[in-house]
Amino acid sequence: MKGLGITVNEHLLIHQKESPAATGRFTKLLSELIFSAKIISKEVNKAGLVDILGFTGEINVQGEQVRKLDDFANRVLIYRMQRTGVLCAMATEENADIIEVPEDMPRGDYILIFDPLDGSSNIDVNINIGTIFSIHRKISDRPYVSLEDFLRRGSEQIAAGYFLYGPSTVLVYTTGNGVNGFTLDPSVGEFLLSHQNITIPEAGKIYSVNEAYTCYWDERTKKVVNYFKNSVIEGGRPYTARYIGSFVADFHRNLLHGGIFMYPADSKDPAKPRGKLRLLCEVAPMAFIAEQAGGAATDGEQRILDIKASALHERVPLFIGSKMDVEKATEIMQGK
Ligand code: AHM
Ligand code: MG
Repeated sequence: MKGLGITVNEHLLIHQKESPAATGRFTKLLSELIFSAKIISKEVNKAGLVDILGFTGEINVQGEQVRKLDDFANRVLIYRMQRTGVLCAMATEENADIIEVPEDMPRGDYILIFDPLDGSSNIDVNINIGTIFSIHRKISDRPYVSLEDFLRRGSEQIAAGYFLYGPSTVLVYTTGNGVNGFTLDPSVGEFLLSHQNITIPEAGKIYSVNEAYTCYWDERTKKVVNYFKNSVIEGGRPYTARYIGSFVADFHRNLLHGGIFMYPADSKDPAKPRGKLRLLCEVAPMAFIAEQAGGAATDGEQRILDIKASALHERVPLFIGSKMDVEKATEIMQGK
C-alpha cells in the first residue's frame, strides 16, 4: 500500500540526522508552509463556486494582470509566514521588493522566496496550478537583511519544493538529501509520504516547450527542439510532446515519467529576450529538485544552480529534466 501513513513531520524527524535542515526551526517553517498550502488548496477547490476567479484589476511587478487567486495565495503566505518567528524576510513573484518581517515580530535567520500560484493563466479553466518555494539562510554574522541576502546562487539553497494543486494536492521537496513526495489526505488533513526517494529516469520520453514561439528563437534553440521532435527513444518510438503551460504541473509529470522541459530565451521577443521564468522563485528551486532526483538543469550555457542572481526578478532560459536529455540540449546550445 502506498502512503505508509508517514506524515511530513514524522519523515523529517526520522531523517533528522541525515538532514542539516531538519532543525526544530526548519520543521516549524515547513509546517507553516504546509498549513498555508492547505488554505490555498481549499480555496482553489472552490474556484467557480465563490467569487475568486478573474482579475483584481491590478498589474504586478512582472507587468501581468493579477488574478484574485494569485492575490489570495500571496496574501495567505505573507501573512502566515511572517508570523513563524523563523524568517527574517521574504520575496514573492508578485511584489517588487523584499518583504522584511516587521521589527515588532520575532525573527529568525531563514529567507523564503516563493511563487504563490504558478501557472495562474490556467486558474479560470480548472487546470493544475501550484506554489513553488525556495529557502535560504541569511548571510551570517549580520544583524540586518538586505537584497544581497537574496541575490545568491541556487546551490546555496537549504531547501526547495512545490505544492501541486491537481486531482490531489501534492508536496514535493528536497533539503539536499534526495527528493520525497507527499499527498494530502483530505480526510485527515495530513500530507502522507506517497513518493519516496523520487528519481527521474536518466533519459525521458517527453519534451515540453511552447512551440508557438519558434519565430522568437535563435537557430540553436530551434535545433534543440528539432532534435527532440525527430529523435527516437527506446523501442523505436518518437518522443511525445506535452505542454500544459503550468510549470509546476509540467515539471512534476516529467519528474515522474522522465523528459525535458524547456522555456528558452525568446531572443527576438523584446518582451522576454531571456525567457519568461524567474530564476529565484521558479527556476532555482526546481533545478535543486531536479538535481537531487538525478536530473539536471541549465540555461544552455551553465548549470542553473551556479548562476548568481543579479536581480530579484531576473529571468533565465531553462532546460530541465532527465540528465541525458538536458546534456543533449546543452551540447546543441553550445554548438557541439
Ligand atoms: P506565472 O508564474 O505568472 O503563472 O507564469 C509562469 C508560467 C509557467 O507556469 C509556465 O510554464 C509558463 O508561464 C507558460 O508560459 P507561456 O504561456 O508563455 O508558454
Ligand atoms: Mg510562476
